[in-house]
Amino acid sequence: VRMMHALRSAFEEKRLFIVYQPQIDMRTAKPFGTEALVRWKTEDGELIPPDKFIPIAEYSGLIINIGEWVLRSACFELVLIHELGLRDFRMSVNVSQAQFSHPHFLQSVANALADSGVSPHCLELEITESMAMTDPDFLVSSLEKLKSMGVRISIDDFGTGFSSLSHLQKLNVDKLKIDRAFVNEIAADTNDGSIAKMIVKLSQSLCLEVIAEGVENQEQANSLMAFGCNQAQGYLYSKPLNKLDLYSWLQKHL
Ligand code: G
Ligand code: G
Ligand code: MN
Ligand code: NA
Repeated sequence: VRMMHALRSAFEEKRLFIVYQPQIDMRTAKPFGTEALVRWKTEDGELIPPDKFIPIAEYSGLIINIGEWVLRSACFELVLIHELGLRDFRMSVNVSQAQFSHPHFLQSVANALADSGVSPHCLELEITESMAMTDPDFLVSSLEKLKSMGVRISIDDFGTGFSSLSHLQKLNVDKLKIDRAFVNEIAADTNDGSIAKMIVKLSQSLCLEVIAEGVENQEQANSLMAFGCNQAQGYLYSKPLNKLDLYSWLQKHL
């Protein structure tokens, strides 16, 4: 409860901020997008990781306002990136269960698009595999509405949520994100990574894009490319960057 009050004040007092992790085409080593990730810096300067406060934001309902703020900020930031000349640059935004199932969610996405003026096809919403399990009919119809607005959808942490393949086939999504646990299993000396390999195959057979998270070394990148996955994010390329660092990173890597 104390943490919930602290989080509310932090949000109101603008101590939450957003960092951006570049997403890379490994074949060219060029960035094509970024993922927006929220951060909480306390008054003492301590950084609280999102795994600690997103769950609190979820059950307290604060996620509705926080999530909407992240979405809007990310859209406005993307407009600035497009104005630098990076016309097709993409922005991924995480959407939590409570946010997605809120009755105003679709309207808040429509508002963020309209108010920022960003091209909808450059915005990607990341849902989690576990969300696919709770209310399939609601999910299917919400995804259809989001697709009709023109936004892209990816499934985050794919492979950790045990959703059935027949169910996945019914969902109108664009992309799978291989969870970093499976990327981590791609050992430098064995080139194994059988789950990562399987997810890449699955994405190919469903005609979906695929991106690997948590790519930390060149061996993992090489294995992923050999499997047929060409998109990645991870410390090998860049950690999540604050706004200013993102701009200087982009200038060096374009
Ligand atoms: O930023 P980091 O890699 O530590 O993220 C940890 C987790 O927090 C990830 O699973 C990520 O999806 C989640 N997360 C980060 N930012 C947001 C956000 O703005 N909204 C939601 N719902 N989750 C987020
Ligand atoms: O939304 P998601 O849970 O996928 O968020 C990605 C999380 O992974 C963020 O917390 C980010 O800081 C973290 N991350 C990004 N790249 C790497 C990496 O190369 N290695 C590890 N261990 N974590 C990473
Ligand atoms: Mn994510
Ligand atoms: Na993830």
